[in-house]
Amino acid sequence: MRRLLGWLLRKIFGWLQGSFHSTLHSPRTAVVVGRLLGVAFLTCFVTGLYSHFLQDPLPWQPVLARPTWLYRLSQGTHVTTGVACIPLLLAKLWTVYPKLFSWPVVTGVKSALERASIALFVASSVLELAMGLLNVYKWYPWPFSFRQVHFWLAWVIVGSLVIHIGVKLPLIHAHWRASRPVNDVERESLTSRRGFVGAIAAAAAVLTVTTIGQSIPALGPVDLFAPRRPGLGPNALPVNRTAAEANIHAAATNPSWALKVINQNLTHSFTLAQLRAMPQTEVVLPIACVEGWSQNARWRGVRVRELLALVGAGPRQGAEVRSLETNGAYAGAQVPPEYAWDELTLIALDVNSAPLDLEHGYPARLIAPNRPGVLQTKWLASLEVRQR
Ligand SMILES: Nc1nc2c(c(=O)[nH]1)N[C@H]1C(S)=C(S)[C@@H](COP(=O)(O)O)O[C@H]1N2
Ligand SMILES: [Mo]
Repeated sequence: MRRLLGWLLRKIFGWLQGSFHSTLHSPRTAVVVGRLLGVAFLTCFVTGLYSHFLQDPLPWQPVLARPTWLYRLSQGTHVTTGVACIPLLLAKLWTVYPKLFSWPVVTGVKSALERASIALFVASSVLELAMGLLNVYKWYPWPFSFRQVHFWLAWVIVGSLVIHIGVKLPLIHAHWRASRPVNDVERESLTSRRGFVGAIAAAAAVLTVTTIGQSIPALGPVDLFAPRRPGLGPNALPVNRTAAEANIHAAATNPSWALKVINQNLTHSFTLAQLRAMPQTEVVLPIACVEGWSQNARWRGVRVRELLALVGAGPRQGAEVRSLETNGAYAGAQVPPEYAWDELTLIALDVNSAPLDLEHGYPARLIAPNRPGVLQTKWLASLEVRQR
């Protein structure tokens, strides 16, 4: 029985392996596609770390409120390179696919390590890219925290990639530079390889151009895949979580609404009229959503630092904002001192020359420079000074 099973497996693997004789499965193609995938993945990884640690700073980590557009650029790049990784990963898998069926499955410690690292790499990358893509479409069908799982999976990918590259180093080295074709067969194989890599690069480019319109207004008209378009929505700005989803309609339109500004036992309440009577500042800052879309808007309101000073806080103290929304994941946010005392950080009352629409956080929301959209809290209830 075991011999029969062994014979059957050998036959099946042999057939799968032999089913592709094309030169596209050559090590040189694997190296060329692997390099592209490596660059896209590394860019995606670094920008992902930046986003993660902006949302969850380490205790000793400084956060930077400048340049105002850095997070917008970095997160746009993260989502764009992530999308480009999809055709590149598929191409890479297709290139090496016969290898997956080499027989015997393992020949020793080195090959066991190699195959295990590849299995781990393939499984974690497929999961990582699928999760990221669903997130771009604002779909979170899983019960766990997207960001934590996405973060740890990225490290699993990096780890398995380091092993994979280490094992393949001699091969990568040997095929890093194209060898000059010496006869017609080699010339022909070079042409088909270039065609293949060109087609993959074109697929990645088309996907990029048709998604990036969510971040670059000029490319809005060719934005086919991204779910949000610049300029569409109340106040000419897309909406992420709606007022209905957050269930804040009654609380936000209550005429007795007032912003509580709290420092220990001291609480000052500011009605909308009182906030409007204070000095108003106008800033142009983007909403840069972690899901990839971003857009600049002109915000007007009261500087957070002015309110903090009114309750006696000092410039090394951060703050915390809370929303009228009670149970969303983004119902509140930390405002580290670098943001809280920045002249561009506002309790915004207006956007694009009109009062905030209910969808954008009426009566008041936070807007701060160089910060993920998830931290730009809407429908504010309170601003509280952090005691160090
Ligand atoms: N209270 C509250 N504020 C919130 C959110 C939320 O879910 N609840 N979502 C955030 C996210 S993810 C983004 S991208 C921005 C989007 O702002 P906008 O809908 O005004 O464009 O709001 C942020 N503020
Ligand atoms: Mo967002």
